[in-house]
Amino acid sequence: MQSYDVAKNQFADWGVDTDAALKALSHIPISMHCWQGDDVVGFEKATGSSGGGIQATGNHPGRARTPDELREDASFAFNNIPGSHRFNLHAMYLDTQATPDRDEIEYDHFKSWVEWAKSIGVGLDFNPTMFAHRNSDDNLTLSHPDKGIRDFWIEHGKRSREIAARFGKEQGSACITNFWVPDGYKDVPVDRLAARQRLENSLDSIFEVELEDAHIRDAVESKLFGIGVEACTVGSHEFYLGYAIRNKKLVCLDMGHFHPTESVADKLSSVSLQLDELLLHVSRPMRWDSDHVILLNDDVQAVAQELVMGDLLKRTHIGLDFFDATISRTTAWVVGVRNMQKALLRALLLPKSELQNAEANLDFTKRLLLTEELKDLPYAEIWNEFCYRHDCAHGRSLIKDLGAYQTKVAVRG
Ligand code: RNT
Ligand code: ZN
Repeated sequence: MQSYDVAKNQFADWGVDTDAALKALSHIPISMHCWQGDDVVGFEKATGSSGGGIQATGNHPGRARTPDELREDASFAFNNIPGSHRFNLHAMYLDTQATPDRDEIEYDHFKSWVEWAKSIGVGLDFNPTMFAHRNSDDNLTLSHPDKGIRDFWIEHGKRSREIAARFGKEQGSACITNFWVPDGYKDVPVDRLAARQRLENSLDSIFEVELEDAHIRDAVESKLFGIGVEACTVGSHEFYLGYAIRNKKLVCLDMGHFHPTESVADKLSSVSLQLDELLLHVSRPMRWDSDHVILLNDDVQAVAQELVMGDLLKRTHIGLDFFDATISRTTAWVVGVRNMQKALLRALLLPKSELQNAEANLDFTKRLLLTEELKDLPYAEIWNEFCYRHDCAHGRSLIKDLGAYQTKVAVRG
């Protein structure tokens, strides 16, 4: 496109190769989370209870009610997202007529997902579901004082890993398997250590079986607090960072899981020095872990910039984690994934060494001038070219396509 050529020359003036940036971007998969499609409900026939403090709010028409509907919606979303990506399944999204409890799930219950994922060229990631179940009603799972309840969740964790490893084998790329538990206390506990020891022992049992790195990588996700667990979260950042370093696991950093003035972007470099690989849950907390759809805002931009500047892309798995039931769910997916890509593209279009040299030479004036002048470059033209090369709509035509799809699914009961 002509406007691309003009923009390309402008970036070239700054020593930036736009074609190289577009190529790099096309090799960055984003793991799109299944749970935005149905408000974190899942497809278990007999759900015990909801909970874990992560319920979606809103009642916009068109929620996917079956695995087929979710697949149809996700396929539509992927068609409107340039590049090849991944789909992040939770264990409660099984697809079977059987009614296994969480400690009875098997690969066969998820086989249809693998077939679908293969057919549209996406890889699958996986998560055990340790919330929204009668055995998590106390907001304690792997750290529950009752051994029977701990064992139930340990079995779920073990089975989840087996299923994930099979996904990885079938699809030829490691299935990133993320462990998040809701465990915590509403009011001030008197024995935090005991709870954390129980969590540690349960995790050790789950990870006892060695599985191939080529098939599965385990990640552990910390949290600061949640609704109903305001006083103490058993799986805190310190807990999991230490656990991951000692046990060679990935740490999952969720952007909504820290104090609002803390920056996940700032944590990436530090964590990367201690761990080989990282997992991100890119999210948008508003006053708390509210899981809003991610915007192309400073926080997301800062994360993307750290990944590019620190050369961390090849060892960071980018997953998204948000759920908004007040808007079109397919639009939420498409906008969220594309915003992550736009942030990465902007970071890839920075004159990296010039910026790094300015800083290394203590020329902070130049660094400031560069970062601010660069904001005026025509990023939109480069993004539009990316969409064009990947046969995806943008702008008004994207809005039209998303609207038409929403009208189609709005008739669902
Ligand atoms: C909860 C965690 C967790 C979940 C998903 C559904 O606070 O962020 O990642 O959102 O596993
Ligand atoms: Zn998360």
